[in-house]
Amino acid sequence: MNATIGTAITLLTLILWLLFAIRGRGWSWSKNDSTAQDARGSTAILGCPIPAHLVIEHAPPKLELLHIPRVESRGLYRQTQLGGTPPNPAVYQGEGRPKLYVGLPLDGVSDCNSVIHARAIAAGLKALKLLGLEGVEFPIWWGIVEKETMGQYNWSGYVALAKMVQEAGLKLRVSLCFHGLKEPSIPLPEWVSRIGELQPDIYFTDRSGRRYTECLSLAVDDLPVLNGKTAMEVYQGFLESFKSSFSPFMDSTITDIIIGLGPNGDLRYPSSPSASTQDSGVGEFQCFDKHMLDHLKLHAAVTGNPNWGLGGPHDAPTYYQSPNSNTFFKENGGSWQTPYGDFFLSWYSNQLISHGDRLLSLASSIFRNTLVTVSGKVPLVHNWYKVQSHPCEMTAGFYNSDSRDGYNQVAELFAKNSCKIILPGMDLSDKHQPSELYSSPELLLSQIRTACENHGVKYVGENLLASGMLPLNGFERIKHNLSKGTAVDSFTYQRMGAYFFSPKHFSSFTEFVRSLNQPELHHDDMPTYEKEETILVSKPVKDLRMQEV
Ligand SMILES: *[C@@H]1O[C@H](CO)[C@@H](O)[C@H](O)[C@H]1NC(C)=O
Ligand SMILES: *[C@@H]1O[C@H](CO)[C@@H](O)[C@H](O)[C@H]1NC(C)=O
Ligand SMILES: CC(=O)N[C@H]1CO[C@H](CO)[C@@H](O)[C@@H]1O
Repeated sequence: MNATIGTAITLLTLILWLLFAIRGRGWSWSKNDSTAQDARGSTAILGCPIPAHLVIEHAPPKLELLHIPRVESRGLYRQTQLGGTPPNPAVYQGEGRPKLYVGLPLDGVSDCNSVIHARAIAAGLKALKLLGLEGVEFPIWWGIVEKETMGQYNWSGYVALAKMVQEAGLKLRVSLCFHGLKEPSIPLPEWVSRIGELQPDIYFTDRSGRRYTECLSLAVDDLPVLNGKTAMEVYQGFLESFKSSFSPFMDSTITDIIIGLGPNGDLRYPSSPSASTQDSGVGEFQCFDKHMLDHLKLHAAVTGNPNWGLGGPHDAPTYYQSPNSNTFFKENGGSWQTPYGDFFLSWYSNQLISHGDRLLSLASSIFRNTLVTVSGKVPLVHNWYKVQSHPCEMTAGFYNSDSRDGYNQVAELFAKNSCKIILPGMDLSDKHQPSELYSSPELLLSQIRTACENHGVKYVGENLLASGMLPLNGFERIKHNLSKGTAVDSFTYQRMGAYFFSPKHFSSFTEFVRSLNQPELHHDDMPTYEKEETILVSKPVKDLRMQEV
């Protein structure tokens, strides 16, 4: 029996993988401008760029029936049957058995609102449902929905995607992204970029005047710099329009809404030029746009130290430098330990907390009369964690050091707004970090976890490394870390793409899912096969030939 299941799953995997890898040829088609350009030419009549490899004309591939038995653990099954009443989810899930989600591709919807790889995604959703997953996550981009004109939203692509998730019987966690991305290229709305060209101070700015153009500076939250509206008013319009456009999915399919809080969606300053964990430096403070400086000046005057408001620290290292290369973050007696250091770091981190509070309380009030949970992402800034000043965290906006807990305030912010924390990095371990970075993802994760427990905040774990880069025992590590503590709510595995369904990866993912559902597998708890499921999958062979034309 087991062998049959194995064969069926392998077959399905292979087909899905072919659908993604061959038809889709990865997800980052926008990377290749010339391809996109060609496609734009050939589909000009639609006014919509479509990747060249998807433009190929072909007849619908033959559909073929594939029977897959649904796997159910007898142990779990019994629990649901014997209770009489529906099981209490907390008990049913049990400790160490968090609900599992998988992220859909970042560019699942094109910038002209059509679902890319629709057939592959539909087949993928069915496979996830069969595996027994709770649901999926996908990002909705500000730059796609409110692309051309302020206040004009087009949700059609995302509504279509939500429908597919609903039809697959999965839950949906939606990330509302108020930031842009370089890879794949997803910019901010065009009308925002046009304003930014004239008023670059709407962006975060570093000491040497470099602008970070992938999200708005938190200093414009309450300034009417966007065609007479404040950033908060614009975010509010977006959230309200989202709520009404997705009302058919609210509470049934959509269970969570993740609010983008900054660069890469994270609650942080863009202190490091890339999100890469390979960056060896401490990063830089981002408080040099006009509006942040105005605020700093006012704050310094009000607190009786006008001289401290003339600019940010002048003795902080630059992006790629180490903490001791200048005096601000120095061990034993750096400026960070002086009254000025405390003044600046308190102000800088409070700005970030206030920004998070504005957005999370706005979202909580908008979604108050629904059952969805609002959450936000807190990054795991783990480099240089083991030096006294925790410089990377400080430039990112967390006033955390060996003598001050900066994450209590963060957990308090989420507790106050009844929000969950999205916490990436469950796949990391100290021993895989370069020793010269004094990094400790494990200690930082455990510090944040403790803060969550102290404030009764639940968190949703994520992996930080892309699925293709997960080390061999990555899944074991995730499983182990999910079983720790009481604050874990669920886990979102990032993310579906060409690699996800490769036979090698998908089979270890399947193992991971099974092992999570069956922490201790006893003899009479071996899986039984209760139901037969039928799944429609396109036969890939035809497509293969199409590619050669
Ligand atoms: C983009 O695609 C074209 C056509 O497939 C290819 O010739 C070119 O080398 C690609 N460019 C890059 C940068 O990958
Ligand atoms: C939204 O985008 C879709 C797909 O491009 C298009 O068909 C539709 O007309 C657009 N809706 C509005 C209201 O512009
Ligand atoms: C970040 C973190 O705590 N990672 C831990 C996850 O669990 C493994 C054990 O399997 C540890 O080695 C990691 O350090």
